[in-house]
Amino acid sequence: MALKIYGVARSRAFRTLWMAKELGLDYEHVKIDFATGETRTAAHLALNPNGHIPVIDDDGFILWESMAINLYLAKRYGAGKLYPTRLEDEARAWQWSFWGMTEVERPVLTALFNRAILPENKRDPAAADAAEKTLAQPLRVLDGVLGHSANLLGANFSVADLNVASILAWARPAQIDMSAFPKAADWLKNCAERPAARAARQLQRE
Ligand SMILES: N[C@@H](CCC(=O)N[C@@H](CS)C(=O)NCC(=O)O)C(=O)O
Repeated sequence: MALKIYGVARSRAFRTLWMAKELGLDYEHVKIDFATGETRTAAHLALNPNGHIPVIDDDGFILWESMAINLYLAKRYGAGKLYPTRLEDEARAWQWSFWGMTEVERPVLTALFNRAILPENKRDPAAADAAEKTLAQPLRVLDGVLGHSANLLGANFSVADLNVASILAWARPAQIDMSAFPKAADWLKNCAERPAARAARQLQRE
């Protein structure tokens, strides 16, 4: 098999698994787990010196960073479908992907850890509430854009939607109240209900 995806589905590798499923790719799933120290072995560090997942090996081409991986896979295997053909739309796919990582990921993860992941006696409810407040600004931006088009680059679902929605997939377990952002909430629900997203979530339960 030409493509290997490293990383358990309950990590950020979920994003890449979702992408692979959208593209209908044949891949080998190497279930490196962040919780067992497997990301820090010499073998894994040789693939990704950061010691993180996801990583892909696409026929010998090694790539890490979830957004970069998804942009690469979409361009290589989904050009004209999940990946836009116009340069301007391609740039907007990068814009949304960088935006998701820089404006959204940190606060949603802070809320998630302090409401769901950390042991109860280690949770900081004030930090979670502050993170949710921080998140309101990017959610307002998202809601505004989605008031004008069904998806981030226009009518069709693209890599931009997948990348941002895969970061915001944590909003629900983080108990983020999306009621003030109805367009963003509907869009997120539509993204999450796509068969490929469901299939990737199923991998989290295996
Ligand atoms: N910015 C990176 C972050 C990757 C990352 O931190 N992954 C976590 C799992 S979700 C990880 O590998 N943690 C294990 C470790 O750092 O040893 C990306 O988006 O790919």
